[in-house]
Amino acid sequence: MNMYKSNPKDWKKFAKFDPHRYTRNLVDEGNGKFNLMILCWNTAQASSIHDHANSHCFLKVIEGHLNEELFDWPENEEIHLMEPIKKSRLDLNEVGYMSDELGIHRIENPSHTDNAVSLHLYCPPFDECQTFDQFTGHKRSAEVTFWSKFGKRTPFGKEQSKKK
Ligand code: CSS
Ligand code: FE2
Repeated sequence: MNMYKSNPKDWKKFAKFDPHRYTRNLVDEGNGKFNLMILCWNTAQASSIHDHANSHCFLKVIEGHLNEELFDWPENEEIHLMEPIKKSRLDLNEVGYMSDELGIHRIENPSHTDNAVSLHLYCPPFDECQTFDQFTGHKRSAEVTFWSKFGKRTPFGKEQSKKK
């Protein structure tokens, strides 16, 4: 991931944007061992605070830049505001790593003028994760789905594009 220098020609056909939320676009299923995907972030789009279902997450910014807010796992069920313990910025071609051991996080395209695109590798693959409400610390399970697979829009219905 580090060695790859982003060239939009390589990935444009997978990069599909949605006006309402960031999209997850499957590129390769790695024979069931990993999922490689391209995430497209319109201006000011952000994920919820989420975990990574015991998977290793490698991400590389291939267009624009992204911000990451890192949080500790909530310790109990008591209602509390979750404060980020670290904020960082990922620039074009930078690679980041995330896993449940490091905590949970939120990713955002902070730009109000430019889109961002990122390449994610999850090993092993997962189809469900937990999301967290920043204002209560409460968590819930969320199905993660793909806006497109191998360059084709995922049909609506069962596999509709939801995400964390
Ligand atoms: N984990 C999020 C993206 S931020 S790493 C997802 O897969 O949708
Ligand atoms: Fe993530």
